[in-house]
Formats: sequence, structure tokens, C-alpha cells
Amino acid sequence: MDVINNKKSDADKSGLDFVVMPKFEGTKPATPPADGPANLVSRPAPQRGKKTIAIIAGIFTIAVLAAAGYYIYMRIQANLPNVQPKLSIDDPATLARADTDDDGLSNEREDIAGTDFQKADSDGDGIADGDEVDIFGSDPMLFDTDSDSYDDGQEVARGYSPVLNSTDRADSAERQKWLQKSVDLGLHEPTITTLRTKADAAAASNKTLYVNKAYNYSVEYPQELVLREENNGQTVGLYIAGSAPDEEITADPFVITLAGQAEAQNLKDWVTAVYERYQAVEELNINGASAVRLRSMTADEYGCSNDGIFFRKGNSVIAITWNCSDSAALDQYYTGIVNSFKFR
Ligand SMILES: [Ca+2]
Ligand SMILES: [Ca+2]
Ligand SMILES: [Ca+2]
Ligand SMILES: [Ca+2]
Repeated sequence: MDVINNKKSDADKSGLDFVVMPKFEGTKPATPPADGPANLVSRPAPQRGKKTIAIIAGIFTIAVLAAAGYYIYMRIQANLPNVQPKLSIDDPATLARADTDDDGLSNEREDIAGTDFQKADSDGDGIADGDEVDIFGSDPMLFDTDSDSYDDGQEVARGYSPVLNSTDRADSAERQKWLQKSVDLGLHEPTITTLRTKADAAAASNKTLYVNKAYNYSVEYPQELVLREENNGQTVGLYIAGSAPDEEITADPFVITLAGQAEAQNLKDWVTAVYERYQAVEELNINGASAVRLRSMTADEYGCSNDGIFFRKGNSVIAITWNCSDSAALDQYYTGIVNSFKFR
């Protein structure tokens, strides 16, 4: 779990070499063994009679061993307890508790909701059955719960209420409730993909401009998040409004802070060297500033992936990180914050 929890390292405490991303503890693939030299040792030709006897003896030995093996196998089978498959109809309690289609609703709850226990999105609106019931409050059997001609997935992704036939966006309290429940319960597919692809909910909400005086940059953040500063803005954290923030600002879902000093190296080389275990490096231009994005090779069960974006001003490298201890529901907010980043 170290991979997904942003643990504060000793290096963090010194403030000199602030490493905000946890190290990915991958395993190095074993080196394949080199092919050995061919067996070039010549042997004398065996005599024909002895060879025939050896073949007959070999066949006989194999037959005896096979018979013995079969006998032992049957004895073991006879003495083994009758192991049931995981989802056997012989064990209704297990079957009821299981979530066969991994949509957040147990089979028992699918039965109550009238949804298909083998289909994650029974009504095909892009939101998983369990997420409709537990997070967004929409009907998992209705493609367009409020009959306003926009399907539930489209509405949620764009910040509209799927249950109120209204041209107004879902209010801040409702969106905040979605966000908190998404983080608490985790989103299921296809909801994660729908929220990522259909629209940008962060763009739909009111934003606040924050100006940082320590490093002279600005970012915009949505009203679903609360921003806090430490050390006169040297570290900035953003957490979900209404939730109790962690004692450590660096444990916030989003952190903006000094990652280190790049000196003579270019930004990409510096990032690659410092975060050597994260290989996926992408060079971007965000609002006129060159940036490097690092994508984690790991993703947790909720699909979040420990991304980091690095900007450079002089030798200082500023990083915006999305800590992987939080749900994929925060992905769109992260993207919104990153895309609003500007040096002033
Ligand atoms: Ca299910
Ligand atoms: Ca289902
Ligand atoms: Ca659905
Ligand atoms: Ca609708």
C-alpha cells in the first residue's frame, strides 16, 4: 500500500529535496538464462538388442507408474472435502453478498433494485448500477431518470442533476455530496470512463482564483475543494469541502509545492532522474509554460494513478500532485487545476 499512500519521507522533512511522489516499488524482471552450449559430446552407438529391451522396460515402467498415480489420485479425491465453487447456487448467502459484475451493488441489492447482476450498467447511461443507487441517486433502470432528454451519465459528467428536470446545474451541496460519496465508496466502471470522457464537471462549477506569493503563480480551483497554505504558500493543499482535512497538508488530495532545484538540467531530465521509477514522461505546454507530466505506472482499485505535473521557474521546480489515496472522482478536478496553472 505504500505505492498509493503519499508517505512523508525524511527527505520531505529537510525541505531541501522535497520528493512528493512515493516511490514505485516495482520488481526487476529476472534476466533470462543464456542459452547453454549445444551438447557436443559424442556417445558410442548403443547395441540394437539392448535398445529393444530398454524400450519395453521403459513402457512397462510408465504403465505401472500411471496406474499407481491414478490409484493415489482417486484415494485423495475420495478423502477431500467437497470444495464448492465461489459462486455456487448451493450457497445462496455467498451468491447474494457477491458483486458479480463489480458495479458496487451486491447481487442481493441488484435483485431489490431490479437491475441485471451480470451487467454493470443495466440501463446503458454510462453510470454503473451501484453508483446510480449509492452516489447520484438516479434510477439504475432509467437511461434518463428525469426525462429531460439528457441521459444520466451526461448530466452527472456536466454537473447537472440527473433527478431534477431543470436547466440549472446541480447545486454545490449536491455536487459536493457526489464527490464525497465517490471518494468514500469508490466509483465503478463505466462511471469512471463516463466522467472522464463525456464532459468536465470541474468546468461546470464556479471557480476561485488563488494567487501564490511564494512562487508567484496562480491556479483556479472549484468550489467543491478547499485550499490551504503552509509556510507562507511554500506548500499548498486542496481537500474536499466538508471533509475533515488530514493533519498533514501534504496528505491532501492535491498538493502544490517545491519539488526541488533543477539547476543545469532541463526539466524533463531532472524529473526523469528524480522520479526514476515513473517512466511515463510527457512534455506539455500549459498557458505558455513548459511542463512535464509524470504518469504513475500503478493504479489503485478506484483507478487513480498518482500523477504529477512539474513546472519550472528559474531553477525551482514546482509540482502539482494528485495523491493516489483518493478516488478517480477527483481526476477531473486535478485536470482543471493543472490547466489553470500560470506563472505571473
Ligand atoms: Ca453488482
Ligand atoms: Ca448490475
Ligand atoms: Ca446506469
Ligand atoms: Ca436526464
